[in-house]
Amino acid sequence: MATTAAAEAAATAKANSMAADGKFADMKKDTVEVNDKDHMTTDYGIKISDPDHWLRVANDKSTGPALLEDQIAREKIMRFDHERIPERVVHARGTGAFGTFKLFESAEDVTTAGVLTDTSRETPLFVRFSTVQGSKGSADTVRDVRGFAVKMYTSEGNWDIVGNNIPVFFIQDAVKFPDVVHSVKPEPHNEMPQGQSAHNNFWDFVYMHSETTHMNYWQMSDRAIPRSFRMMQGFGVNTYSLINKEGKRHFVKFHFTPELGVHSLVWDEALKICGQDPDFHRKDLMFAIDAGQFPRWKFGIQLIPEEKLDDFEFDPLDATKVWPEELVPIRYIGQLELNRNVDEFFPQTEQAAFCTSHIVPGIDFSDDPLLQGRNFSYFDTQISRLGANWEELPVNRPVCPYMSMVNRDGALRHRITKGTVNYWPNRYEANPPATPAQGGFTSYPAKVQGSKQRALSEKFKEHYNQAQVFYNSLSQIEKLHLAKAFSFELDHCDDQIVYKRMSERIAAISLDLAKTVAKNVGGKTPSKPLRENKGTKAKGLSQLEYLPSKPTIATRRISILIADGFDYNAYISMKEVLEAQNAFVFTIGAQRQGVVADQGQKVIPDNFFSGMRSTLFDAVFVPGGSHIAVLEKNGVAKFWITESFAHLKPIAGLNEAVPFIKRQIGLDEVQAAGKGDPLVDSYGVLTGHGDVALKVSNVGPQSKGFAER
Ligand code: HDD
Repeated sequence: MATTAAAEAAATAKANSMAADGKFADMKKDTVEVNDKDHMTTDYGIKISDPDHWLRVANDKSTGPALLEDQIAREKIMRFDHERIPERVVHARGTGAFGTFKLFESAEDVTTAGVLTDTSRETPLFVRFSTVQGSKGSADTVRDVRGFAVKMYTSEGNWDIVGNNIPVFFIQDAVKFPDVVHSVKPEPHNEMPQGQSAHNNFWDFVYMHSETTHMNYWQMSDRAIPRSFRMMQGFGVNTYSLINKEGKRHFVKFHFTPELGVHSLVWDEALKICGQDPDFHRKDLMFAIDAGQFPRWKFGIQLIPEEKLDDFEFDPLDATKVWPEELVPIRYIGQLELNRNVDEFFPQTEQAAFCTSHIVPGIDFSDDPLLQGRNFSYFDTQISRLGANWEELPVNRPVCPYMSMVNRDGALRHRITKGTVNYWPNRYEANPPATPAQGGFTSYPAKVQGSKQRALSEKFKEHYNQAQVFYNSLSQIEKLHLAKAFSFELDHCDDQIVYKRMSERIAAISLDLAKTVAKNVGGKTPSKPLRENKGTKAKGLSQLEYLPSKPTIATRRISILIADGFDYNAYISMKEVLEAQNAFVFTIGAQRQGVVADQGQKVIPDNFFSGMRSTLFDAVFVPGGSHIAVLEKNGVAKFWITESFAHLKPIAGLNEAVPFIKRQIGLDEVQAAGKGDPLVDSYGVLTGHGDVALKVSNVGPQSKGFAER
């Protein structure tokens, strides 16, 4: 009995892994590998003998003019001249990875979609994360919304969820999209600023459109400066529909919640990392996947039965509103995992193309006016970016069989479809449509009524309630950060009309916040709130609610600073302990030629002091030893500690390192004022003497140090 069960389990596991591998098997058809045995050829196949010189008229003494005749050089140069395709008009900067979706609980009560009902499946997928405003070469850690676009290669066709890490959007009607994007992008007269919303036009737009308020508060919160793509939530944002086998419709919102919790950088770190490592987020993702530390998200759905659509004080089809979890709980039914990096960026990530209109049977749209417009826009943009045959590209094509006799031709068609007819119906009944029972897609027969008009329903007119609930629900630290973000942004606006009236507008959400911002940016300090704040809070809005269920240092980047004369035993035992908990440990040494320990061991560091900065790590450890005398003379090493402290990072030191650390963070002075060692610990600084293990206490966002800075 046990053997049969085990055999069945093994067979299922094998079938699942084959299904998950389906996309790789599919892409393999187009994958080649450069190896040292293949001779270099032109793209039309002839072997090249001299790739380094253009054919020209020359002799020993003079280099004469190049000959147009050189077909090999011309192919190379002309091919290069056309290497670029238009970057995405928004979300140009991004990176992606492959993975799988597993369902834990069938949602067959609400949908017929196989991907949401068949718990034995592993659906292969591709995810692309992005920023919105900046160009393709902009920095990763700017303050911005992050895109979270998922393409599931299901057995019934591709299903795309083109979401963000913020659950609401700036506008309600898709026709406003070019306006909001123009306003946030670099200004038209000077193409500035890059990768930032801190400029007149954006804030002018925000003032002119009170519907942006809710999203604007999320955007000014720490959500817009994530620590990692792996540590942020994903939201489908728009309202879709699920249809079950009885033909009943539920409205649905999609959620992805990260296993590692939601974490952010602090603003000073984000700004510095923009320069120190503009690829910080993409490296972080690739590194974790290569190290086998696969990021995972729980997948959840929020459901509203069709007949309850009008039961809320907001319109559930309005993308500037969340569905409060108190009213519509999230039902977690699956898991998304990213477990494979791309082999080549351009064909797999740059050419990945998503469409909100790509849904599979069992899923349908809603009348969400933003979604309706998106459903038109994405397909259109892919044609301009990639051409009519974009769905044929390896990363975009489905893993299930697909065949259209009608959709063919167009630039760069690869597929060769045999047969004499390319229309339907035809005399052979070739390529027939499928009935619903055979899996044919049918649209939900929604009843609609109304007259043609350019308008939205009444409930779309309320713009402030949820923004205020969001603000009220933040912790004190998050509110402090948000006040600083508003102040930074409006301080960068130099048009008085923009920063003055915008800081007054904040009084519609919080009078205290409006006063703080007005004072900082030179606005007019408001004397009374623009509307009452009853202090209502809601669940699921503060990111502190998304700390991992068990605190973890897995995948955190921890630096160990060493110079000649460090204590090897302390170094190696700390490194081993941290690595055993799956932290990524980096040794930063005075020189990469090798650093020699007190006990004579030589360690080759990962980087030397000036090659890295504290900002690129989550914590720092300094072992004891005579190397402290070297560190004392090294400005970068000293600032490493000071800056880590300013950025609220755990700092640990042993023996001789303890006074060194204290000096860099000014804690000797604190002690002189009579406050003593307990304060050191409460600031997240961990110290130990002798052979002792580190005394770890009070570290985390609840610590006093975190709250005060
Ligand atoms: Fe959009 C790209 C997310 C509204 C038009 N959008 C794009 C991407 C993401 C989003 C993640 C990048 C996809 C990728 O990685 O390739 N967009 C959103 C969300 C929205 C939203 C969550 C609100 C709910 N978008 C929106 C509207 C329109 C567009 C209202 C137009 C009417 N979006 C586009 C686009 C892009 C795009 C111009 C640029 C590149 C692309 O589509 O493939 O068509």
